[in-house]
Amino acid sequence: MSRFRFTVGPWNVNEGLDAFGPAVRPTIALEEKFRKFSEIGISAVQFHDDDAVPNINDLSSDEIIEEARKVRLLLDRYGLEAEFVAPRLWMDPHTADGGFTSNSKEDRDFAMWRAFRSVDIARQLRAKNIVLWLAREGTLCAESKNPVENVKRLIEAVNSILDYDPDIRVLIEPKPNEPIDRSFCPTAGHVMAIAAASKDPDRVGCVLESAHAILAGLDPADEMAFCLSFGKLGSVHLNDQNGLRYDQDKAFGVESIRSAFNQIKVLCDNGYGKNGEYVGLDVKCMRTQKPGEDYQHIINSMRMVEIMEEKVDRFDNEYCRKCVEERNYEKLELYIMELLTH
Ligand code: 3MF
Ligand code: MG
Repeated sequence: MSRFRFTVGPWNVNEGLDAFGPAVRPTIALEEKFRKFSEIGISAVQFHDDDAVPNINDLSSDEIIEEARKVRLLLDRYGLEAEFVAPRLWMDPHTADGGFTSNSKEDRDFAMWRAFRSVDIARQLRAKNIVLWLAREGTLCAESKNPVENVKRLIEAVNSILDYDPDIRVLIEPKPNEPIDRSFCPTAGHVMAIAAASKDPDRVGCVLESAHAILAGLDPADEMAFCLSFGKLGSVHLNDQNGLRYDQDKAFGVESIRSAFNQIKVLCDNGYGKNGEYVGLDVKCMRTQKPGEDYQHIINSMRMVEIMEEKVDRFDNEYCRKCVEERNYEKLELYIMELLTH
């Protein structure tokens, strides 16, 4: 049994389409995903605004709230909570040039409208967090935007969300690139700076995704540690990534067991989860997987977390202390290798 409570989003069970080929599995209805999430031991669901309320742009604020209420009832049916709502500011034609940092005032207003509606949805779902994955907040052509002014716009957008609801928390999910070439907020350090500059730093934090840290050339466990040292690790998106390429969202731990161990170790050692934080799994099913077998990557990721927790529990702190005292880190390294391979 894991000490953590797990979350996933509806997008983590998909039809298998990629940039080079169409869907290969049938679409699964939201309710069936909830049923299966609950069955495999997921505690809460993560939402994009339009996962909860499809066609959100065509509805009034009241209609959106009404639709969100129905989703809450559906969650109740399967004993699930909602962890966060994230405005999907990367699909709509209005956000081709970004949302909060688009060069068009009309588009920036649209992005704020979606962010406020996301808060409305979060209230109905009883989700405490708004997540901002700043997918297109950056540049494809570096000279096309003012980089100083746009960081200020990001802070203003966060402040407006904090103003809109006195209880909501804003968690920024940094990613250095893809779909944008250069992000205005590429790492956890950038998120900490934006949080500190916001009007209520206690309500702003980070969602740290393993693959995004790797794409930035950084160590996911150290990025988590950095947020933890400020009390600002609001959530994690555990997954894995084979080097520097497109964002793969592989099952947790399948590429680097040592990195997986260190991520779970830093979470366990610092009491992550004790304040209600969830362990999110932002993992993608392989395109080769057959219909009906498309939850296996989630099951595998949960199992990898559990295996790493067992390793953390077995970790001999006293032996580690002695190696450190002797400054014999080679000896400590062999110990870690034996722990991870036995
Ligand atoms: C992109 C991501 C996204 C975000 C999600 C919630 C597919 O690289 O990781 O997941 O996590 O949109 O913010
Ligand atoms: Mg993610």
